[in-house]
Amino acid sequence: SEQTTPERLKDHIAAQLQQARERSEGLTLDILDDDELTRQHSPLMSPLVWDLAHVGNYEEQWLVRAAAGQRALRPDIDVIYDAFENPRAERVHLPLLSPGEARAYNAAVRARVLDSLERARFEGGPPLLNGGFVYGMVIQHEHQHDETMLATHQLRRGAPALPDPPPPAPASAGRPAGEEVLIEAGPFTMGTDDPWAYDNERPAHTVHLPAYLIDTVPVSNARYLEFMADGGYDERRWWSDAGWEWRTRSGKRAPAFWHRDPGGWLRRRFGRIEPVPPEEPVQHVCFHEAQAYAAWAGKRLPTEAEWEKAARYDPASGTTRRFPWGEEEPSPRHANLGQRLLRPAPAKSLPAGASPAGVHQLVGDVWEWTSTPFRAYPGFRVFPYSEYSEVFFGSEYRVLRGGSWATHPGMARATFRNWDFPIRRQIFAGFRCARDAEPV
Ligand code: AVJ
Ligand code: FE
Repeated sequence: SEQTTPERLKDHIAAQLQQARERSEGLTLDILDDDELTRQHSPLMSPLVWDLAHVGNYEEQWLVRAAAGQRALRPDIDVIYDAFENPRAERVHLPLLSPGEARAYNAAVRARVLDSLERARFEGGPPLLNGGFVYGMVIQHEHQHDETMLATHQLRRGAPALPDPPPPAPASAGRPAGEEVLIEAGPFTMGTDDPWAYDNERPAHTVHLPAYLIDTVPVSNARYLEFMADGGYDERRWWSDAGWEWRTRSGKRAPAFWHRDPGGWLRRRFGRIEPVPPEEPVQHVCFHEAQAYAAWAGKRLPTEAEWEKAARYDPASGTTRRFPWGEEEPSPRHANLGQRLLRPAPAKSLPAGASPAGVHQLVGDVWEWTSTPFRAYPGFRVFPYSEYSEVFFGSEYRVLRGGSWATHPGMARATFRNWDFPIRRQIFAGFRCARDAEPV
């Protein structure tokens, strides 16, 4: 997608680096005091100041040391900001940089990066720099931690810290599309060879799928409430063995952050209490809850390949798109991304973002659980390091697709793969359903 001159690509990279840092500081240094930045808001999350210096340390390792070949600034802190060395719940006990030190450290790293960017060569050198890949990797890494910091904000107690713009109006009932659409049997191109994509999205390869039906919108709060009212959390038959084990052990009976009030269901969202909006996609449900709902509805979760074909395949031309709406970069018209809102948008409020088959809200709003474990595509090759993707391959994690309202547009390509444990609820995840097409 970065078909441009090296100079324009460098300007683009510098602007994207700057934008990511403004976002990170907007979630931390600009709005919270040192106590709020250094305390542990939840055992599920890092202290915010850990994420902040971690993105700086990652940038130092990849852009200052690996890409530019410069001397390390702070090799002594690598171990503190190594996610594998330190479980989230324990990071608060590490000798972390203070918020002021983290700001200065990140700025010192960034100054070296911008200086060396001017001399960088993106062609004919090491693969790490081809097409500016490693810069894109570092930019995407920072935005992923910004989304993680938003999950910390959601778990945080106390007065609201983030501005909360109003959502768009729900779509007018002018021309209601069907509940589900048929995706015909046949091949499509899954994955990508995009130069800025992660190794786990590669290589582009052909996948044949039988015909299936997929919901045109993610499951709404109203629908999810029907499952709850019908005793969905109490009926063993809707749950997998692992799901029922989670259900009984956790005692959960509603999405995270919901509680019942005499007047109906309320939720806490970034420090504000409000009625659960019926037309919004449900979020903060785990994989097990998504699977149980789908069983109750007489459906199932889509596979990862089914999700991607619904998002990218254009039956009219037989081609596979970068985004559901085509090749154009995402705009607010297409998708609810980039933390412009602190919530998913109501059903079908962005018709310009629908896929050729008429599937809405695939990109943005909520991450969507799929039934597929996180595994390598055929022909996968580690690049540039196994700790991004490869060490997570296996049956423990499920793939999530499409990005959430908190995901930066730079990661909204419809090949992007996220993954998490099937019990996770603090991420901005929901789901849609699918089912096999009746044999003809
Ligand atoms: C792709 C979102 C699962 O946050 O654990 C951040 C991204 N990798 N730092 C995560 C990531 C290294 C990753 N996810
Ligand atoms: Fe990280």
